[in-house]
Amino acid sequence: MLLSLLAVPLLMVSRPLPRVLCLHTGGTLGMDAEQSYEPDGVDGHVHLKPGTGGSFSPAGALRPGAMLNNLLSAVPELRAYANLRLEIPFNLDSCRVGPPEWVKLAKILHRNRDHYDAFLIVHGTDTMAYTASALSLLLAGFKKPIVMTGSQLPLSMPRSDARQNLIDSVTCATSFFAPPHTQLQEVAICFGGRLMRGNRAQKVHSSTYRAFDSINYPPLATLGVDVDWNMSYLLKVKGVYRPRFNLDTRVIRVPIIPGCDPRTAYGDLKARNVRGVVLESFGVGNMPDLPRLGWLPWLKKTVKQGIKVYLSSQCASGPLHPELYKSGKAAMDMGVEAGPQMTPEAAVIKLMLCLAYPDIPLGVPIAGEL
Ligand code: ASN
Repeated sequence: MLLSLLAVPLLMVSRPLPRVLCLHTGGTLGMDAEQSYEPDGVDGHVHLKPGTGGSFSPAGALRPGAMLNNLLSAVPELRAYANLRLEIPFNLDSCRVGPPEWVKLAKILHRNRDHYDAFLIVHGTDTMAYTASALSLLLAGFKKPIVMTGSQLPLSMPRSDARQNLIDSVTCATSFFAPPHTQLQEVAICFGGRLMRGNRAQKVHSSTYRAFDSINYPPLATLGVDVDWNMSYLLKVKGVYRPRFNLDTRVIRVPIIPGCDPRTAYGDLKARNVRGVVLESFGVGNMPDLPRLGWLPWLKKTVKQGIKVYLSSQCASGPLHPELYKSGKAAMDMGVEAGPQMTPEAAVIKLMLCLAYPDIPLGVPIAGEL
């Protein structure tokens, strides 16, 4: 009897909803469903308007209140998962998002780290993998869920994938607050029914709803009727949180192409103000070995100039073993660094970070990137 009397008030006490800060940064998800043509009509392609069904202010900036109302009226279920607050740091097609925006987002997340339980970032799909890699590395050790999503079609279109992606993302971001209380402590991309480590994911398809994949790392969760967590693959943060807000962006990717002589194609990189190269070799780390083919002499000169070269592979998965080949071994002997495979997106940003903070080792993971 006593037990049942006690049980009643306990059942009536509902736990407060997790606090989630949603950062809307632009991309297709918030664009106008009404299609428009470029004013000059140069390319004749159909483009989507950068707005969201009437919430665009005359100044061209989205208003958080209106945008949040749009979001909550289109996806009212979100209220059941979290107390959402919305900020719009910028509203850009993600082709215009780069290092200044990554740092801006990192600073916002850092400032709000203690005030929210989880973070949701709405982002254009085209460069989402770059932003995810940047945030994971800039905010290594952040320890709270930062889930990024976007969509292939605007939220307001009938067949849009936005609604499901948003619900899936908030489900994952707030996973700790519902059984089995999964502790997500990393930057992840939630898209097309899968949650992937942000710095392992890549946009692999331009039009299907499964636009992202994580070729080298299993998905963190698969969202179907149930959410199936891949617990053993979640990042376990051990180190201290140490945010960093600088990147040296003087980095390029150089794919090795048979028949291309880098001395003519790329020449003197120092004179071109390059400080870091992600060299995309063949297979396990192979490259044209004959001096007349140009690659080894060019590499020698480049490394001598103090340019950091990170050897990666044109293969999307599998290990690197440059020492197995004469040319790969020669490159290593010159001072080229070869680490375990990173996605090209993660590799260039890790290099940007290591150039800005020379104490960070390129080949040692700081956020599960390799
Ligand atoms: N161009 C868009 C963007 O990346 C593509 C999208 O979001 N689906 O901003």
